[in-house]
Amino acid sequence: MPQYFSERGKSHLEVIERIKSKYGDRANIQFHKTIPAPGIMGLFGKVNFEYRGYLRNDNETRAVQRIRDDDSRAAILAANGKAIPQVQTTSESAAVDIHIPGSEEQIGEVLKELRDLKGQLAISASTPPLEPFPVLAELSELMDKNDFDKAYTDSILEALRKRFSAADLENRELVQHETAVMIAGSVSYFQPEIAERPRIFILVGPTGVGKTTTIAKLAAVNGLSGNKSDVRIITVDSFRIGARAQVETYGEIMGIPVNAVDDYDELRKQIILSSDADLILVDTIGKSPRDESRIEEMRALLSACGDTAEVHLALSATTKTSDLKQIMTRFETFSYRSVILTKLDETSRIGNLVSALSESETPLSYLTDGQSVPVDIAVASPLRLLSRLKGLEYRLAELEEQYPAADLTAAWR
Ligand SMILES: Nc1nc2c(ncn2[C@@H]2O[C@H](COP(=O)(O)OP(=O)(O)OP(=O)(O)O)[C@@H](O)[C@H]2O)c(=O)[nH]1
Ligand SMILES: [Mg+2]
Repeated sequence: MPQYFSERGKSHLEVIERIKSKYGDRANIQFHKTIPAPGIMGLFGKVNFEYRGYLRNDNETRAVQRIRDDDSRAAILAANGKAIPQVQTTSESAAVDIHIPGSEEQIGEVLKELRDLKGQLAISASTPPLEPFPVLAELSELMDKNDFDKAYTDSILEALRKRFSAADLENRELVQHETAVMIAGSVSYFQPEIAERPRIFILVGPTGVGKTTTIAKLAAVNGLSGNKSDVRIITVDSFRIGARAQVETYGEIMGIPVNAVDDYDELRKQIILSSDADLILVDTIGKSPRDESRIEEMRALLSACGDTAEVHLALSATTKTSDLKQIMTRFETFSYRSVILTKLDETSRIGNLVSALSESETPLSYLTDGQSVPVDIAVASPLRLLSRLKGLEYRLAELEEQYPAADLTAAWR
């Protein structure tokens, strides 16, 4: 195994001089890149330069060195999906084969060769192979086990490689904690605006994902015990056998009025009749994402709730990755403000959901993790999401300080 090195400095010359004084002519630079100085999530200040390479064995021949250089170049090209260029056989072709020279002139030549090499390889310096970094390889596997999209995982790995030195990338604890920080920051969380009362909260989504149960949970936590908000439930499009009875049963148990409506005019009337309430929860019957026309009918009907109504999309955490994006796209016609993730208790792999939410930039509002009304619901938070990931280690106390726990009923007071 060759010994790898990584050096940073404020100028090319500074780094090359340092490599020269530390490693002499055993140093073989493989590539260099421009990196931002450490900062917070992409808010960078000054620029630094990082050079990476390996140390030759003293007894290694130039021919062996050349083969290794070509192999490195091929690996980097392959990692970037580029074709391997024809390797020339003249002595000038050994562009990678850099001995650290002594004179300014030679240093100038080295820099020129490095620039040529970068151009020739069209190297994306931010994507060196994972191979020299076992900690990154392990992280990549862990994210795969948690079902994160490949593109999401790649963006995390790339950010880590940009931000950290080669030495830091060997620090498992640091790499995993930073990954947790990035995952936490990659999803946004729903912030209700201070709106006029009554607040109208409509829940839409595919069939059987837990909409009615979630409406009952929200009604209970807001309308019962110490919170005492005036809560009403309206159930829409309740032709399905049992749908009306289900929500009315919840209403009876909680002493919360429930009204069932089936068309625009009835809905409009109920909204007006409930205008003295604090919160109107509107439950809808699930729609198949494939049934565009019924989704459109529902959208037209719900317009009776007015412009200030908030639509939220319920998504089961057990949804197949291949269906997730279709559902999120099909329900876009409702202009939903957030996603509520249900049935988190039924899966141990939520990476696909985090990837999809991050990509669509849709805020997350609530998480549900069981059938019990009202206990199995919580305000969505980065820590609650992270706690569902398997195998990722991070410094909990630090994140707790950054993300204090939210109160379930605060949104309605
Ligand atoms: N494990 C688990 N089950 C849940 C959760 N939320 C709801 N359920 C169950 O999922 C089933 C369907 O729940 P509903 O609330 O009726 O689903 P819905 O979205 O209203 O269904 P439709 O009105 O038919 O579209 C019921 O058996 C619920 O008890 C949850 O967070 N975890
Ligand atoms: Mg229902």
